[in-house]
Amino acid sequence: MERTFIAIKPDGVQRGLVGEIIRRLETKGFTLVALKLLHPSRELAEQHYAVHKERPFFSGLVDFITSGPVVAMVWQGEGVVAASRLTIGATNPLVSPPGTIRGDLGINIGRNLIHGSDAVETAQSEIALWFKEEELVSWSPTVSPWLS
Ligand code: 3AN
Repeated sequence: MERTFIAIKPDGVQRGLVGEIIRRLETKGFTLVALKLLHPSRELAEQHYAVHKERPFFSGLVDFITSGPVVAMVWQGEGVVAASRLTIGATNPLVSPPGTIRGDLGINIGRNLIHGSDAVETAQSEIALWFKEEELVSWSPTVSPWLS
């Protein structure tokens, strides 16, 4: 079953939006298989955003993601990588449509609340970066026939 890495960034935690964001993913029908609150190290943040290391916003991005606690999660479900990106919305919250997490809850591109892996392969490497294998819980909801 497909899995993705999703993180609620420090702005989402500071603003008390953890429950709201998890609710949206949960009610969509995805299954939470790992979750932890952590204050990311600079090394972890730089590895996570390594693809952006030449971009002008890189050091500000690393400063921001290491500025406070983050909720790191793994979600599972059919097509979860692409579908959760639709639920999350566009990178810039100002142009992210209403109904999306960023469109409903954010304004600033540098404070866009949430990260979601952009491809299945990226998801696998991000899950391995943030979680140990034993932190992932294999389970299926027993009341899911309506969603399959
Ligand atoms: P997404 O998270 O929507 O996949 P990416 O991967 O293009 O977006 O960018 C990673 C993160 O870098 C974004 N979530 C955002 O926090 C930050 N970012 C992207 N573009 C900018 C920008 N122009 N200015 C500041 N931060 C940016």
